[in-house]
Amino acid sequence: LYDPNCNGKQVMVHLFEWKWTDIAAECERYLAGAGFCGQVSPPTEHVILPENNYPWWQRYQPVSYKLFSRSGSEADFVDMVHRCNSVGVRIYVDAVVNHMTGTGRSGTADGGSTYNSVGDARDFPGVPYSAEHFTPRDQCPSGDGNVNDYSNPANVRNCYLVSLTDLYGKLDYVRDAVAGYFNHLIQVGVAGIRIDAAKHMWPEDIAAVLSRLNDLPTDQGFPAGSKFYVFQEVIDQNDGAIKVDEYYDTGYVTEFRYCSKIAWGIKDYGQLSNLIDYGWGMARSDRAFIFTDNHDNQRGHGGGGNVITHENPRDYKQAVAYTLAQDYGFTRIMSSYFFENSDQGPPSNGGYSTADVTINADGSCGGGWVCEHRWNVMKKMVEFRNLVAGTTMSNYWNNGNAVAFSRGNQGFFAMAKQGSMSETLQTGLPAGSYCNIIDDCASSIQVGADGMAQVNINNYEEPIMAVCVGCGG
Ligand code: AAO
Repeated sequence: LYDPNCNGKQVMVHLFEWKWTDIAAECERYLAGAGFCGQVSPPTEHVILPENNYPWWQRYQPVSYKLFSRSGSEADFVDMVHRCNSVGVRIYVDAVVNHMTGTGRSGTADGGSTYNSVGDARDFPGVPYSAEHFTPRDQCPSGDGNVNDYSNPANVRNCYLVSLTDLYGKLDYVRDAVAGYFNHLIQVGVAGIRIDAAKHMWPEDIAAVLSRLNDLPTDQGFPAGSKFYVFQEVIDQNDGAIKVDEYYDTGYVTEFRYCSKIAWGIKDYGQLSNLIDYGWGMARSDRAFIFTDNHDNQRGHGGGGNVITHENPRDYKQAVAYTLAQDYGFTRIMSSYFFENSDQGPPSNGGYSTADVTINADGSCGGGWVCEHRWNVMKKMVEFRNLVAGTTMSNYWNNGNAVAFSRGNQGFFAMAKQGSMSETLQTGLPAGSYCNIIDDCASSIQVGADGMAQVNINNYEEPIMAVCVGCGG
């Protein structure tokens, strides 16, 4: 439940809207060597909305648990999971099980299942679900049946989130159906899930589903007795009744306060000193699932807010570097596509068909894909985070313009907001010469017997020093 099953690796990348064939290739050509595991978009059959120009959020309106989506067929999905597993890259699925489609929708999904949620109909024969499997109207205290009062747990969890037909998680039938879907993923070799909209599900209903799950399959390389890794999307900004703590027994929780905190910290380095504020309710480190931005808040969905994204590359590199360098939580990196409006789907071949991710000669991506996870700083800092795993931050230093700390006696990190710094600092490292992995060893530090070193940074675009025992040249 709490072990990402990622073979000790400490970071996952969210390959938002990538096709299964591209992810399989990316596992083999990049993710395995760079030390990532990967989250993928919802694999289940979903509505298709030409009237909205095939938005990315189609996939958050499931029609059945058949594995047939805009990213590809079930055969493509299984091939991806197997190929990724065989090079040590574990896959996590974005699981949408709080609800099915929005109300008022009907049609046939891409895997062939029909759906009808018009009027009182709640027909999803592909599962199958029908009207009695959805939360009864009298359980929802809101006037129009939709979630509209975050101070009331019954409103948040029994009403319809943006008019999405809410599954009645109390029923054994629903718990069995959801567990059946998860056990299918497990059997294929998926290592874990993000539970979408977990805030809108009762924790006891999630626990009841998880109690029905099998161990991960040894034929996909998991040690016997391995459990499905679970992280739950609970947006807690201290502005409602639902707290992340309620979900600790069922897995990790998304820590959205971290997105705001790291953005403030990059704007004003002094703020980095109290980045993790338990007094403010932030989740304990061994339950916190953190990221600088996600697929919602990078485009103003889910409340949006002041987050730093790839659109400001210099700040974004600093935000991700710091996130990976410090020791709080389990980390995820975003891998995005460029967009002009917040509903826009992924790069396409026209209409519904998602375009291939193209890889340029210099290792960056083309065709409208951003591929933050392939940026130099991100790649190097993932290497750093994996190498210093298990150590804590110490020798913390911050003068408001530059910041530095060590990770046990394994690593040392420094970052300068204006692009340069020159300071004599305690590194916590054994005496010796260490080179900066960020600039491919163009710069280095000499650590004395007392652990002190002269730390110089002169690099405006990537003002970061990361050294570690056993990395670099
Ligand atoms: C689409 C259409 C809708 C239509 C619906 C059904 O846009 O108009 O009614 O179809 O036909 C995604 C899209 C939705 C889309 C949906 C289904 O974002 O636009 O709806 O697919 O296709 C809440 C939930 C959270 C949710 C988030 C979007 O708690 O679970 O809304 N995120 C997940 C996914 C997301 C997906 C869904 C759930 C649905 O990641 O991609 O939706 O499967 C507050 C609350 C939060 C709440 C936000 C937004 O937070 O605390 O719980 O999130 O508001 O309503 C400040 C604010 C604070 C705000 C916070 C957010 O602090 O003060 O109010 O920022 O960080």
